[in-house]
Amino acid sequence: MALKDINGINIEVALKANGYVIVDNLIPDEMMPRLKAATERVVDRARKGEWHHCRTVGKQFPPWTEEDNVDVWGVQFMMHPELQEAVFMEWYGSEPLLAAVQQLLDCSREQLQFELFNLLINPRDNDFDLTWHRDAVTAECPEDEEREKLKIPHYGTQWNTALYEDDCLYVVPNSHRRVRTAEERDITINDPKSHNMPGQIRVNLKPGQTVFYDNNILHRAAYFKSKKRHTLHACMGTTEGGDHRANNIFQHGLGWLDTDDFRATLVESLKVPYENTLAMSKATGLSAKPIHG
Ligand SMILES: O=C(O)CCC(=O)C(=O)O
Ligand SMILES: [Fe+2]
Repeated sequence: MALKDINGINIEVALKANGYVIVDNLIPDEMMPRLKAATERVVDRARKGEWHHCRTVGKQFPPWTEEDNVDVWGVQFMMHPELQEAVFMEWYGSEPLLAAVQQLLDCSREQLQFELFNLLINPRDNDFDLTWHRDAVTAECPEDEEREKLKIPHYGTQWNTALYEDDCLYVVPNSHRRVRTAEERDITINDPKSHNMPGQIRVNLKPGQTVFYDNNILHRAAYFKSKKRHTLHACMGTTEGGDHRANNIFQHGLGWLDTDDFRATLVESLKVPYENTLAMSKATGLSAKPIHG
């Protein structure tokens, strides 16, 4: 089925215009219970300190350090071979998802680039707010530089797919390609957890819904310990960008991708996208400097 008119909209036009778009049904029904069972195990391991690649409460951007028994708001590397949860790779390489991503990036399967797949979760002990931000432009970035940075194409897309109802994310529609207004700049620098960003909307995802968003849209998220969140958080790119995405992706530290253990887990549909990512890594290696430090 063409995705073009899902929800009565053309998804790539909506994403370009608004900086985000919500799409239904990118998780096949039979996969949903398996994904839920896998995230349950992964979250349990993360909270017990048995999986050290985690986003720790109190720190928003990478690098996160490996610590024991800390509260976490995200779990990294769903496709890491040591996690041994094959359903994540199966979903990341599944047809409806790849078709949507290809449509959004206007590229062929051969041009897709294998990237990140993490999990966003409710913290166990403490509520946690992410500040208003753009992923690839710091709050302090001067206006001229911000204008230039926002002109750079992404050659990729990222998304959140909710396994349970998720209303944690806030965005300012259509803020992804323009510099911040004076008021927005002031909030991002001086009151970054503001609940009153002009034009903000709360993104409400029902289970199984996906929001694709431009990672330079002004966004924040509110993490509540009391409300279960298991949301798949991933991205893919296209080879059209050359090594453009390298820093964004490899700042997460992906050395484990270039191992035989990992290659043994690859599903057929992701073999070419994976080779594309390795080729891109030749320029930088599989780790890079953090953007937000
Ligand atoms: O929690 C979310 O939905 C957004 C996460 C986010 O903004 C980020 O990881 O940069
Ligand atoms: Fe972000």
